[in-house]
Amino acid sequence: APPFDPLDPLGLDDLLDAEERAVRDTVRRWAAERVQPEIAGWYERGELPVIRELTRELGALGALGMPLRGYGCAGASAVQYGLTCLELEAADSGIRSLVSVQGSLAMYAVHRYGSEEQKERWLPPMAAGEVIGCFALTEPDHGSDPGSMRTRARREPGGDWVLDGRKTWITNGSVAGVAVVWARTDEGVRGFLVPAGTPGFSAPEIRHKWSLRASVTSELVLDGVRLPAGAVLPGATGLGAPLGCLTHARYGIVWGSMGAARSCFESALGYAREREQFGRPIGGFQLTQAKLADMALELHKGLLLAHHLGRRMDAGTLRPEQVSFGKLNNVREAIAVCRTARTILGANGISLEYPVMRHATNLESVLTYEGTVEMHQLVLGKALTGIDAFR
Ligand code: TGC
Ligand code: FAD
Repeated sequence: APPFDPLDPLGLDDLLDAEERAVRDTVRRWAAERVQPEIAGWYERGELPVIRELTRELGALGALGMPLRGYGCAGASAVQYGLTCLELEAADSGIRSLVSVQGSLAMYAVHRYGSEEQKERWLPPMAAGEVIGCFALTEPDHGSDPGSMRTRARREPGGDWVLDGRKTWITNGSVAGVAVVWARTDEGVRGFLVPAGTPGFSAPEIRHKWSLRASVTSELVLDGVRLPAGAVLPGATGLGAPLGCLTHARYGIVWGSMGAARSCFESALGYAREREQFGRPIGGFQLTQAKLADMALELHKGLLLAHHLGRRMDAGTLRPEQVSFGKLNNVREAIAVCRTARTILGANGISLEYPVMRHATNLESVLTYEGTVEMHQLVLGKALTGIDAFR
């Protein structure tokens, strides 16, 4: 048998083919060169000043709308996309969020529900990273329960639509060239493509966040926003349409969260080998070894789960409940791994000199967005019992 690798104790690398390894290595290199050297500074200042450059570079890597086919998208496999999320989130959850929202939410909505004209107009520049997209479902009074949304779109006699309402906590909102906005209509929930600069539409940035600080988060204000008939996504009617997009973004998080956990595990392992107290490395104490062993278990079980879901997605057999299983488990375990890593680093664990506290605070958002822990417990609870306990 090959030697034991502390960074790949189960030999999960063997599950990947050469092309998958090449995608992973390319994204890992890009993140090491473009994100790692700057991320602590961006995080401390609460900004992502080069978001447009980074988005274009991610477009050149094929990371935007990665599993989508045609319209300049890479047409990659779900596993390749998952590995990309893993490597990006090992750098920072904010960079993975940028890619999730662009590809799995905004582009996916256009690709799945858009007209041919909408796809040709928006997808190629979004795949290239020239146009940033956002996806606006959450409202100030309706987060976990988007079916109660108040943002409303009414059709005028001439065929135009007029949108009124508020969205909040919208990733990429202030930098987006196009917003996919979900609104209530007489026919149920529908999706609208709102170009930046449309009169009545604005996207003020939300400041004072202590999580996902290297990510743009915004409110969206829609005051009598008039849109032509061609702005509505023709293939999307009902809440199932935006929820269908969420399944894809949640899938990316199943992988991505393990990237944050891996980064923290590697920091903790390195630190435990080097740091000495009571005359010996702290990694030589049984209590530290128990922590490292438990962290390794959850990290690699989580990766195995991500891999399994990825193969199912590629086979077309993945169910939304299985994605809830993965999102619930992996984000919850990732944050536990990061918090344990924090303890191993002692006081240094709270410093931005190490990635640990940054990942742990980022994961507080990841635990909540794309469906909170409780929402995914209820999705699974309903699937297990057949009883809906949401309301
Ligand atoms: P419910 O009656 O269960 O469902 C309404 C319709 O939708 C269908 N459906 C789904 N379809 C596809 N994928 C899914 N995951 C689906 N879940 C449900 C369902 O079959 C039904 O279809 P139909 O044809 O019968 O009408 O709806 P509900 O009102 O009871 O709500 C269910 C619940 C709570 C699970 C859902 O509303 C939910 O997921 N809540 C959480 C909201 C959420 O996740 N928001 C995320 C906003 S986007 C974001 O956070 C981006 S973060 C940035 C980043 O990713 O980096
Ligand atoms: P609430 O729904 O008010 O929930 C509060 C608490 O109550 C939670 O613990 C919840 O689980 C619990 N709860 C609610 N209902 C029940 C129930 N029935 N049973 C048990 N417990 C319940 N949204 C977008 O649309 N687009 C984005 O791009 C986006 N980006 C985001 C970026 C960041 C950094 C953050 C933090 C959020 C983002 N969101 C986005 C919003 C996110 O999806 C919501 O925050 C999330 O869905 C939860 O909604 P809420 O915050 O209103 O919490």
